[in-house]
Amino acid sequence: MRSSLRMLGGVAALSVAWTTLSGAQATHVVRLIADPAKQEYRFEPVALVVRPNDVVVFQVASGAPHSVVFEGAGLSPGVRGAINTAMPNRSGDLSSPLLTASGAEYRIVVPQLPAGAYPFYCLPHRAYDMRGQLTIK
Ligand SMILES: [Cu+2]
Repeated sequence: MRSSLRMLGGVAALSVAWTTLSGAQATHVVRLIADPAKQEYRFEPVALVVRPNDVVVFQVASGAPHSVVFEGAGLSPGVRGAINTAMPNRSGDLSSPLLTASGAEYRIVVPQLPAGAYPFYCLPHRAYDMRGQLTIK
């Protein structure tokens, strides 16, 4: 009993050390919303300030299908590669798969990128100006 308690303490200490080393990792939820009746097509929040290693969860709230496509203009090859690597199950360059189900989630761990603004849009609702932006600190 005494030794298992001591072990638990060790695990807790280890996880605190890890958190300190890696920096606090925050999780941000961005809801994807489309309501044709109201002419509403948006990411909510529309802009987000994040740090490398934070998690961004894009969550389909209504009006699927949606997607997340980062703007490629002006990105260096290294930055483009880092974003592509961070995006699971890509459907193309800088593009998430189509998120077809209500409640579907698409998770990205923010890669080590230069500070700055990284705009993105939803491909199915591009004509409706469904856009958002990650700002990396
Ligand atoms: Cu959309």
